Amino acid sequence: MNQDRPEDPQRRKLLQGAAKTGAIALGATAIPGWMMPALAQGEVEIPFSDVPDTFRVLPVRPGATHFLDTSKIDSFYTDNDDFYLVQHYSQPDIDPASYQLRVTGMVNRELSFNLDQLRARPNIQKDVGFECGGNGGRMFHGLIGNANWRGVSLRDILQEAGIQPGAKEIVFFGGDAGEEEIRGRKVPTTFARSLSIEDAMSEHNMLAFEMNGEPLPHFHGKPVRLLVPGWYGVANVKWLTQIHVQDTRYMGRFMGRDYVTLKREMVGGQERWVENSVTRMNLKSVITRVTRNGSRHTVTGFVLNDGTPIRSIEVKIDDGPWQQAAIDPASSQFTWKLFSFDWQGATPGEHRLVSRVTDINGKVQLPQDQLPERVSYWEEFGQFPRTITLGA
Ligand SMILES: Nc1nc2c(c(=O)[nH]1)N[C@H]1C(S)=C(S)[C@@H](COP(=O)(O)O)O[C@H]1N2
Ligand SMILES: [Mo]
Repeated sequence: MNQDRPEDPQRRKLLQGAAKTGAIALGATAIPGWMMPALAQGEVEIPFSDVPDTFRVLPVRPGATHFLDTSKIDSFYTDNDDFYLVQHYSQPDIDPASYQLRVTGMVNRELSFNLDQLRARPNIQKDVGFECGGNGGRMFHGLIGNANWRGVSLRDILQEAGIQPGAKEIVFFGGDAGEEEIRGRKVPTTFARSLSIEDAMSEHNMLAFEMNGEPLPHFHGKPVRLLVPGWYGVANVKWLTQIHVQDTRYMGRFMGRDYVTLKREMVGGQERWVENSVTRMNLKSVITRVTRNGSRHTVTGFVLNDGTPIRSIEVKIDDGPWQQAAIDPASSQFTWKLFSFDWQGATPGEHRLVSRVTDINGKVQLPQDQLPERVSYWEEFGQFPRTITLGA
């Protein structure tokens, strides 16, 4: 653990604030029964029997794409070094001293900020967790993390620039460099994603320059990244250098070709295969750990979604009933929500465990086979059963 981080004061504040933020709807089980998932004295982790012996989480190599060993999640904030890493092109080493962020296109005033100018604006601090749109069972849902971010409001900057009538989209360009072959021609490119004006103007969006109390680490987008709380990680453009306002749709690789799901859906009474750009996170929960302390068993996991308040998180053992789990009171609207379930009367032998989350609108996390048929691995959010074997 990094001792410099403001974790403890922050957590205490959150404990008091969680009820007010609307992260957890009234009625959801919160504080009673909650246990921090750090292993207590005498508590041992019971390995899942669904994790093959050949499955290994490699030690994190700086800069290399990696995922979190979800069975080791033991704190509300993910250490910066453990926080998963995904990037598709280079990892530019942008000098904070010469950094410039430009706001261009259909604005009344084109703007340019250096890092000091950005930092001098009113700062906002938020807890936000997210997962890669490609996260899934293959890596036991480890493309995930939760952190405290400091930055400035995107909306304020857009308002200062003044969006012109007729503008439709805002494109966020990274300073990384890549090459794409498009229609037989190799062209230089950078990572970029777009948002509609309405989505971009959400009060929650921020340009972040700190992660867990430290300057944004190089591999997480130093010096500045976009954060769109409630959206899949792909929206959070790292090494952000340009914000461009335009009246056409941005069709680059990460909007138009990649991070595009193909699902079989009913469209106005007609069955169709629908392609969608990955946007807001779907409602999802995953069991990540089972522990034993004496005769007591505890099941823990996480919930993620688009920020809609959660009504309940439940765990089912074998063919038993759905039973309420407790949600970490540190949770707030756009964080992951860790949950803990006290498993009574566990018997020796093999067991199947599964969790499901319900939001305040009554939307329930469904088993994978009840979701629309989906091609490609983007957006894996069905129920995720786990198996373990308990000794006598
Ligand atoms: N400039 C840039 N930003 C990027 C990416 C990238 O390749 N280049 N990858 C995106 C994807 S797909 C994800 S899941 C998140 C991962 O953020 P992290 O590496 O900080 O966890 O960054 C997003 N932002
Ligand atoms: Mo991603």
